[in-house]
Amino acid sequence: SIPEHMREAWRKFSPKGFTSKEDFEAECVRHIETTLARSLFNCDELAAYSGTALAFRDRLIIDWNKTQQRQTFADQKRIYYLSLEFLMGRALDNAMLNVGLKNVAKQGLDELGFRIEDIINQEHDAALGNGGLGRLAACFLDSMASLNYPAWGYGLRYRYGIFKQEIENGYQVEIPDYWLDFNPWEFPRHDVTVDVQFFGWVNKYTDDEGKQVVSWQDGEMVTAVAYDVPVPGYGTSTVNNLRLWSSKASSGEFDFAKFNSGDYESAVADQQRAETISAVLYPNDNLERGKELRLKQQYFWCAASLHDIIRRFKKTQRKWSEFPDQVAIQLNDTHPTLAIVELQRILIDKEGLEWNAAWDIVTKTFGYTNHTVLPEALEKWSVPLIQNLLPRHLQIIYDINLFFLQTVERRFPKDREMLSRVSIIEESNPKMVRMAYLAIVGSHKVNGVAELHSDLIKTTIFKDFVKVYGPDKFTNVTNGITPRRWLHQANPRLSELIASKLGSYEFLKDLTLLNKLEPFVDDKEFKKEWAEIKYANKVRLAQHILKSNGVSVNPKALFDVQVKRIHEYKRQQLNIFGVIHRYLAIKSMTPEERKKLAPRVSIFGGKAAPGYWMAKTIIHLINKVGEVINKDPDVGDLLKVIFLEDYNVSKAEIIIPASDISEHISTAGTEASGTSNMKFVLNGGLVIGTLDGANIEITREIGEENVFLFGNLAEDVEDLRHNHFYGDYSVNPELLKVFECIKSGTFGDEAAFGALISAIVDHGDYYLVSDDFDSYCKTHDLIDESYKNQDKWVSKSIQSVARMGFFTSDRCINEYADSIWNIEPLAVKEEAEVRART
Ligand code: 475
Repeated sequence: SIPEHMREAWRKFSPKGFTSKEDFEAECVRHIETTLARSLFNCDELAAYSGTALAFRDRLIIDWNKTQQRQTFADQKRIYYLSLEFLMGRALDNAMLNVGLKNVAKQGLDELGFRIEDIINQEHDAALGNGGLGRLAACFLDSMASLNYPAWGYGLRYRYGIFKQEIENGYQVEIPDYWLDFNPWEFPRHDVTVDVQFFGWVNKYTDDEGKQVVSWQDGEMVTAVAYDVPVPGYGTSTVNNLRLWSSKASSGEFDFAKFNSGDYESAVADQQRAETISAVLYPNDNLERGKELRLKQQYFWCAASLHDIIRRFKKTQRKWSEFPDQVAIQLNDTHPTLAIVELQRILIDKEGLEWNAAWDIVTKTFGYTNHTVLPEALEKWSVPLIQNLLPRHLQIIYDINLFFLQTVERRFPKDREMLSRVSIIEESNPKMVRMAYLAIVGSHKVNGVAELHSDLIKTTIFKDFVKVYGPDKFTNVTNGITPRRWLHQANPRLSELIASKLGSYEFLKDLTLLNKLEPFVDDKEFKKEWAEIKYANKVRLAQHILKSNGVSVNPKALFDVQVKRIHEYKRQQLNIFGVIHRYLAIKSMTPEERKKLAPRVSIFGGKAAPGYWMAKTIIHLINKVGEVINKDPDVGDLLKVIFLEDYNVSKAEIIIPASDISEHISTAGTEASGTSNMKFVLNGGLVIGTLDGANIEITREIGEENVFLFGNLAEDVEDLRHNHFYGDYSVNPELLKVFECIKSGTFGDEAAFGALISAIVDHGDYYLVSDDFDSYCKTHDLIDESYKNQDKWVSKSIQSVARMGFFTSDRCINEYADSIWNIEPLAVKEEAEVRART
């Protein structure tokens, strides 16, 4: 570092960061004219966005630097959040709001000739995730920074994020999402690299001093390069780091022998193979397919991240036994489970620790979060695959399993069944490594993401582990969402109205303060403003629908929204069958009866995994039903069906504030938590839902009178399924009428939808669509009735928002910090404290 006597000059010239409109404009114009080499004669909105983003990036990086210094000096425990997905969405609006300079930027841009909304809309979403799991990681980063926790995220810098969805003739088409063309939010760190090894073989020998040496050698090297993304907290100067790894051929590895012998092409091919590792996000949500490249991604990212963490730890010159006092690592699902094995490998093979001492460190360091009980989503890797790619790790996995099974045997002598049930190795052909079991054995805490889910994992998929370890290893941390993005940013007018009643924006840091809205539940003036904001949000969505779908919808109609990944367990098919049922009812009504009906717009959005044929069929049906209904003159405004293309974070920010009712209708016991349910309610929408995931806790918090619940309970699902095959079971007659309508060709090519019908009629209706159909439809009738009484509806809406304080991700992160990570926030000096928050 710089000698003491020269530091004065550094301090004098180190940038302070703009706070005034003029300084912002100066920074913005400087970036446009120099960084981008443009001028006022050719500055379009994209260039203005770029200039603005770069000005804010500089602004963030000043605080980022200070935060990193502060955290290094403070020398306290850090949390490392390992996630293969971070679904960040756009960064600019969030950065402006979190540093409290949106108004400054707005006025500045105005003077430079641009509208801030247009500039914000230039940004491409950072879409490095599929759905719930990835967006949760993004909300957690926001909370960890806002609460001043010393925290790092570690992920992969995919060249292609989740695909862009287009709808052609009603079918989903996938377009690659090449998003890195211009990304002002990342800092390449070409000096921060890690070499990661694959393949090779394990050499075990005794050295000259008689010591056992294990060496993994002759592998193939790939280099990980760090790209850092600043994560600003709200109303604090803490800016944390998200470090994403990009793969490239190891410099030592570019095969000069091949190159010199004229085999240039094959040398280049090696190069490309290395780059392939971080090329693309696997587009599956709640599904694992066991692809070799995916395993490579996992190890590449785990190895690079652990190396980085250890490098940082070693600078403190502490003993290894203190590692868990400095480092907590949270595994976002089982995807980073190899980090457990990698740490054990480094400690025993490289650092020379004894197995038990090392294992003690490992298990104290890791925590594992489970996000799903669906069997098809539980990761398993074939033993031969791991053997080939990571031979030393496979040995260690076998050793971990051996020691684990020995302890199980001591506790449950002679229970062979128990041993084979809990074994990390599944004795199938080929043998498989059960990653969830490995994650449990290698962690000190395992948590589910909502109460029901955390109970279910203890009584179903992990029940034997509860017997082995006792119940205390298993815990619940109910998910949450960041109110900064999902209220303040997405719904600025509602946030402002709330602030005007509560006296400040403090509720964005302490969401329980929303309960101070309760006195306004029947306040006439307040209700009017509340309703006006919802209406304005609906008008905005209606404009978006007109532009994207060419369909004009009435913003006075009830907006009924289901946006999430398309999956049979989430039951978009139940929704669209319900829509058809409603359509048939309208068709059979007299004009007088039609007049009494509340107009509706059914809005769908969500991507299907490219290989998930059933999910794609559901999308197809929704679009075909829309085509017919939307132009049926008998129906008019009474019913419109819209499929919104390419649902993503920035579209969610438009859709969620505009909903009257949203649908969270998974088969009970299948949706681990759900988080969009929380977003909708926080924006004053009511929900229809099953007793599943966080719906249950939302109901408990906001009151049963404010939720439209329907359907069978989780505890009855298994018996019902059994009954479908072995009982006297018949499909709901109203649902059969819907099927008749589809089969008669009303929505075109009836054969295309046959599989959706036969899944229910012929193949056991695994997701209980028929069982729940009657109560689903009746509940929608109830919604129609309730919506007619707007006065009462608005009161419900306000009361629900007032009671949503629990669902902030700040609460959630504090729970992890206390009960799993054992870390403290790092106080930030006053210098930081909050500028005018706008
Ligand atoms: C749950 N993704 C939501 C959310 O906790 C929950 C799994 C395997 C491979 C690829 N992706 C996955 C998930 O399991 C996932 O997104 N789970 C979701 O996590 C956050 O709110 O109920 O389905």
